[in-house]
Amino acid sequence: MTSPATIRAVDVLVASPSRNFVTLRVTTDDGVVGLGDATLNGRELAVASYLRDHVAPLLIGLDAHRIEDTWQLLYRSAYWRRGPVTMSVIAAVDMALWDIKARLAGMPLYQLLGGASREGALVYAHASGADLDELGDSIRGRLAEGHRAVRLQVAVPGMGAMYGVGAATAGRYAYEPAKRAGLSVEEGWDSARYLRYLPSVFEWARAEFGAEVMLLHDAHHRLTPIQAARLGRDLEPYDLFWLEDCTPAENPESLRLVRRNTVTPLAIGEVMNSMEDFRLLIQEQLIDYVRASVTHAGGITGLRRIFDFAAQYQIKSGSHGPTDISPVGMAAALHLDLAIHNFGIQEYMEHQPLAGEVFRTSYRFERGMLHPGDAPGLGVEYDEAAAARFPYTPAYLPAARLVDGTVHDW
Ligand code: GCO
Ligand code: MG
Repeated sequence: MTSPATIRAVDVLVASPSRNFVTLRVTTDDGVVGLGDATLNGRELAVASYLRDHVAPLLIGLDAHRIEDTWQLLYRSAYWRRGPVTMSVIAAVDMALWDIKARLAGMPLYQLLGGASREGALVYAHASGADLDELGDSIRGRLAEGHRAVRLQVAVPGMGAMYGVGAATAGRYAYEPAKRAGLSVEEGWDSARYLRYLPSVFEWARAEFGAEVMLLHDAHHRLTPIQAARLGRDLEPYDLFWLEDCTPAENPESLRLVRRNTVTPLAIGEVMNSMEDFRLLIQEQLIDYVRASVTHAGGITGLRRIFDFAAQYQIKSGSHGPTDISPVGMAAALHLDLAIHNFGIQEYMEHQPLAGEVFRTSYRFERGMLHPGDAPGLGVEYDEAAAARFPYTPAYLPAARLVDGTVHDW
């Protein structure tokens, strides 16, 4: 019988090394520390308060080994279920408890999840540009680093700043979606222009980079179902790995129309956080990849349940991994990626070097894949003294408006 690992302290750490991260630290009586990521981009303090004010008192004195029981307790006893704030809170606790259990076992977490099912997790990198020349440099930079899968985002001629397009300095993608302070910056949007232009970008990319490289694209929830169907069809000749968030998918039934009209693979779900959000999409096989993250979908325990359900329908994982998932969340994703059978791909938008001053990670990149490393637990250490140099900085995601000023999906 395993001796209990009684939870003695629960700390919520908020720091902004290049961008805001909320980290949960759970400490046991014996001084074993577990970390969890609770970063909800643009709404960070809502999660921090939920954890600090409402959850921390419940955790003190519990046995850290009882992960499933704690998950269910936080899910059911709150009465108010699901949603990004609640599920990010549960996620952070879940990750921290898995970290503790694996550290106590002296094993990297993936061993406790069933062991490695592959050598590493195939990742996709981001490439972007203000025009095709810049985009080309950005793609070449990523391929030179060893990436085999690249997401392409490019400015549409005639439109100003838009999602996913940032300064591509020396081929490196430096897009941070949130300005560092102040209120939301507004960006313009015109679906008709985008739909006319985008297929030519992929035609160019295939001619320039050949058939082998895996190409992805994120439509970032901006299209109606009929527009999404048309885009999927127009992109078919260019063999995308996936088209992401083609519609907001809040009405999952609308994906039936998209599906009937295109065989371009579809990935959805970075803003979703529960099994209920995915049920219809999975049961009717309306998507090919589940885009949820460990950080926002109830941790390892919550996301694994969704992935296992998806596996019954030959739907694969495609975990969300932008820089607003902290290195702790990224590490947790990689342990799960390595262990599950229906792994598809992992997003990898490298953190800025400053983040590395606060989070020391053991994951490593090789031949287009990430491996979580073999340090016990998640393999991440948090440097609180370094974090003190980077106080929380309010930051908002942009807002999008159509040419006539109507607010649109960002
Ligand atoms: C992606 C996402 C991100 C989100 C961001 C919002 O596919 O990586 O769309 O870029 O916009 O995570 O916080
Ligand atoms: Mg996305």
